[in-house]
Amino acid sequence: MKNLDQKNNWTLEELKTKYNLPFNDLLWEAHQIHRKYHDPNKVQISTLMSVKTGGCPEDCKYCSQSIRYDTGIELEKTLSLEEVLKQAREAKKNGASRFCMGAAWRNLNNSNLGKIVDMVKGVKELGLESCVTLGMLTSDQAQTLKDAGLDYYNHNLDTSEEYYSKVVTTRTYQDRLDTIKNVRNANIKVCCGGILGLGENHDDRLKLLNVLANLDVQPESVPINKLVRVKGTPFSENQNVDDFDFIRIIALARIVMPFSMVRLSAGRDSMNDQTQALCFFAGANSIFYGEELLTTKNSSIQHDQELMRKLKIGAI
Ligand code: SAM
Ligand code: DTB
Ligand code: SF4
Repeated sequence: MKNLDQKNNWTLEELKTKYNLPFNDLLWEAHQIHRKYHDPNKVQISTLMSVKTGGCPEDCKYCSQSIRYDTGIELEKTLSLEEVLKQAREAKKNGASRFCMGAAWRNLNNSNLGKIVDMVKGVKELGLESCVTLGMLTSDQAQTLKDAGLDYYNHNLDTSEEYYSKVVTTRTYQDRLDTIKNVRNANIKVCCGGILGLGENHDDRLKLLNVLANLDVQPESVPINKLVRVKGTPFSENQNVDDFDFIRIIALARIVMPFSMVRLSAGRDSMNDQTQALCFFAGANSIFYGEELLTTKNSSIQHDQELMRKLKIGAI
C-alpha cells in the first residue's frame, strides 16, 4: 500500500548530492531515518531455496543457472512439495519468518503454476510468509498466486536501464517493469532490488535506486546483492565492489525508501563483520539466513548467530 509520506519524485541530482556527502554525514542521515521508521536492533530473516535449478534460457551474465555458461552446477527438475516443505520447516526452526522459493525460469509456465500454488499454500500453513521468484509473470498468473496466499514476489531490476543490455540481452528493462506492475496490481508485495559489481558505474547504481524510489508504490522489500562471482560466467573476473561504496548504497536506499525493508542479500559471505555492521547502521534490516542462497554459499548459520549476538541484533 502506498504510504502517503513517500516521496516519488526523486531526481538523479538529489541522489548524487546525498551519495557524495561525507561518509559520516550520509550514514547519520540514513540512520536517523532508519530509527524513525524501524527498530534499529532488529532484522527480518528470510531463507532461500531453489525449487528448480539450472538450465535457464536467459543469458544473465552473472548467473550460475543460465544454460549458456558452463558453471558446473547440477541441474534439478522442479522439486516435490514434500522436499520443499521439509526445508521450509527447517528454516522456521532456525528462526526464519519468510521462505523464498526461486526457480530458474525465464517466465512462469502455466503447466507449473499448480505446483507453485501448492508450495505457497504449504509454506503459509507452516505459519511462514511466502515469497517466490519465478521470472516473468502475467497478470492472471499473479492473481492466481495472490489467491493462493502469496505474500511477496521477487523480481529484480539489477541495474540501470542504460546498463541493462550489458548484463542481459534476452529480455528488456521494460519486461521487468511490466512484471513488477502485474505483481503490484495483484496486491502482492513487491521485492525488487539489484546487484552491485556487474561492471556498472556509480551513476548506474544511483539510477537503479532512482527507478525503485520513483515507482508509484515503492517496493516493500529491496534486496541489495553484491555479485557472487561464479566461475564460468562472463562476470566471473569482475572487480570487487568497494565496501564503502556498498555501504553508501545501502544508506541511500534507506534515505530514498524510508519505509522499505532493505535486504543485505547475496555476497554477505565476502563481507567482513564490520562492513555488515555498518550496513545495519546505515539502514539494512533484513538478511538471507541459511548455509545456501540458491546455488552459492551464504554466510554460515553459526557465523551469523555470533554476529547477531555481538551486535545485539534480534530477529523480527
Ligand atoms: N529466474 C528468476 C529471475 O531472474 O527473476 C528468479 C531467480 S534469479 C536467480 C533471482 C535473482 O538473483 C536475480 O534477479 C539476481 O538479481 C540475483 N542473482 C543471481 N545470480 C546472482 C549472483 N551471482 N550474484 C548476486 N545476485 C545474483
Ligand atoms: C535476491 O535479490 N537475491 C537472491 C533472491 N533475490 C532470489 C538470490 C541470490 C542468488 C545468488 C546466487 C546463487 O546462489 O545462485
Ligand atoms: Fe535465469 Fe534468473 Fe539466472 Fe537470469 S537470473 S539466468 S533469469 S535464473
